[in-house]
Amino acid sequence: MELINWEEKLLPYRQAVDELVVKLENIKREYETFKLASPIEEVHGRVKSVASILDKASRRNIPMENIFDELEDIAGIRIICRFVEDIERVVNIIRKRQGLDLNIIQEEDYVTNTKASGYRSYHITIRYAMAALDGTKSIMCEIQIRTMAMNFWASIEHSLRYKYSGNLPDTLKTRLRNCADAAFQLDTEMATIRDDIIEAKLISQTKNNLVDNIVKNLHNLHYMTNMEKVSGLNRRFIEIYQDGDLDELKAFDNKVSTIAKLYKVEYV
Ligand code: 0O2
Repeated sequence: MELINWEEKLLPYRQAVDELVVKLENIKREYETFKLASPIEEVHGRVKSVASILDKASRRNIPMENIFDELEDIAGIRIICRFVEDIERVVNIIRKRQGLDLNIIQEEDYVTNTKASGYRSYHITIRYAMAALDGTKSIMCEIQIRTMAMNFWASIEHSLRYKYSGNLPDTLKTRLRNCADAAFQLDTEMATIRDDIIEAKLISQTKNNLVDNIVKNLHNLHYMTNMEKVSGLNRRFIEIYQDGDLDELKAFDNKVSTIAKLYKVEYV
């Protein structure tokens, strides 16, 4: 059998993963820019290790020459959401790209159809048209979409599988299954207080943006006006920040922006 040049074979998979991560992170950034609640919390990508590829091929009786045609998760993307209902929103975002830069081969809903292990996640296998030297290259990739709680459970269970080489003792299996249900219970509870959580996140984002603006404007003003005036503004900023009143912080941001405008050093 021909020797596989793994480095060369896996290169397009690495590129596909990098491209997809950037695209999905940009979608997240778009939501944030428009101050909308993003269904995407984190995006991770990985190319399966050679050992893992060989293990899985042998588990599934895939001959070496078919590995790259049959193994659907050599390239893998994981999208982490805050809430269970965000999973569907992400699925729809991916479905909308159908025929553009990807084609969906298969969808597996392990959120509704929980695996016997307790595993929950939504899987979408795609063929992704990756930018290549001679145009595009079609790369198979598995996208896993799950909540933070589902991810926490899956990563712990995954490590244990390695420790026990896939043969988990029955008592541990039961405990893990109970943990999976508890994690899902947490997801369900969190969904009921979703609006409050989203509002808290928005407030904290707004506060961070205001602080960024104020600090940058004060910094620029240092170079343009007398130190005493800027020190006074700095002191007032700290007082307002410590008081924690968002309206006062907004008003102060306006005031500092107006002064920065006068000196033509406004940060925008
Ligand atoms: P890795 O190291 O994460 O890449 P099957 O045995 O047919 O049910 P199959 O064929 O692996 O499962 O396909 P499936 O169900 O789509 O699973 C693909 C990937 O989903 C797995 O890849 C895991 O990442 C994840 N997964 C599926 N089931 C479980 C589970 O019970 N526990 C955890 N922690 N993850 C799971 P790999 O190659 O197994 O692992």
